[in-house]
Amino acid sequence: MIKLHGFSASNYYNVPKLALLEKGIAFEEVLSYTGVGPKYKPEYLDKSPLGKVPAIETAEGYLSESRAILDYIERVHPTPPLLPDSPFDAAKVQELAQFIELYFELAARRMIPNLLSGTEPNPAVLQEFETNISKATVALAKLSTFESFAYGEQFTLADIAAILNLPIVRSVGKRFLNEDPLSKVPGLDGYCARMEERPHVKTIRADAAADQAGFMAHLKELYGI
Ligand SMILES: N[C@@H](CCC(=O)N[C@@H](CS)C(=O)NCC(=O)O)C(=O)O
Repeated sequence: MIKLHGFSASNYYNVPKLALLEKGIAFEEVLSYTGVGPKYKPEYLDKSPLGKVPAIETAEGYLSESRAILDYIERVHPTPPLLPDSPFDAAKVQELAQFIELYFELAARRMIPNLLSGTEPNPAVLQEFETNISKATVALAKLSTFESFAYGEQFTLADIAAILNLPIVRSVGKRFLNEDPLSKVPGLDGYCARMEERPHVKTIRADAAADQAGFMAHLKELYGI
């Protein structure tokens, strides 16, 4: 059985977790927070060379990087598929998932420490976030209408990327810019509401909420935050 290492408050951890849940694959969760090194789980570096979450443990060995993990899961457990059959459509799904990760998640990620610690971000970082997100938001509407799913007529890896990452961008915007930078994306509000109703997305949210106190306690112990 696949072992999934990481913690439920992590959006990256939740990427393979949601894929496994949607596919109905049994897996075991093994708790590992970030910050591995001499003071915390040094052995985790054998699973994920930079100590990043998630990593999976398979019969053949360890694998890190959520994108590679998704690819492995899709090949080992092809049904139900999280990619369309058509090579072009499958690539469009990957395009959208990568777009969301690179131009939304990574832009917001720089301010997650501020969200967690209740501190103000560096003004230059905030300015860069605002500029980059407003460009990316216009472009996002060209890649998806968010009418039913993020791409096409089935739940795919693009939906996993969208529902696990875009809400974080909205939270960062609301907290530090006093506005939701994604409020003008047509269809997105209804889409997010529909995705939040999916049973496995609800599980992800409930598990993330249940893990929040443990994650914060870990940060306090390791970094004094
Ligand atoms: N590219 C990686 C990113 C994973 C990532 O950044 N995970 C965060 C937790 S949400 C982490 O491990 N942060 C600790 C660190 O970067 O040292 C992936 O797709 O798996």
